[in-house]
Amino acid sequence: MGSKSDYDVLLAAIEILRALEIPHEARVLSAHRTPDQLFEYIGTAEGRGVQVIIAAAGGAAHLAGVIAAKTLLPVLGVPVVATPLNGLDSLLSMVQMPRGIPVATLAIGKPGAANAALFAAAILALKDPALHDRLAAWRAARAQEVLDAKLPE
Ligand code: RP5
Repeated sequence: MGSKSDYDVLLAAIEILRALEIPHEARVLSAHRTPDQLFEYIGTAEGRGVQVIIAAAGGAAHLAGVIAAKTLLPVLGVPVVATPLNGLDSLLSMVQMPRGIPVATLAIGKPGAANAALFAAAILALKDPALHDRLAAWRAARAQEVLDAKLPE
């Protein structure tokens, strides 16, 4: 995430990664405030076993694009509400990456963060049958919640 102020949104992703028992790390690194440390982190990520990066940021939100420019790992972008433009600025910044350097952009805010974690899980599950089963069980549980929903009399 680009700032500690993004953490509340990213928690929606972290909770799903925990529930699916996916090893993960959460870092605050900014493309404009800590560019050198960001490049250092990205440069060592693949070697440390990182397979997917979720990048969340608000405002101009160049974090995901900068990360994507420095790695071949899949980068999932989560736009965050941080300005009076209510996240539309971040969404357009991420989703409008010029051809050649992709950022797979999710919805604005917590729904996007949760879906980023689930999308990362789906990528990792391609080569992890146990995770595939946990992901299937997670989705079945959500379906059951809908079927069990009780409405007021
Ligand atoms: C972005 O600027 C961050 O991702 C955050 O969403 C936004 C505001 O950051 P703070 O001023 O709250 O640190 O870089």
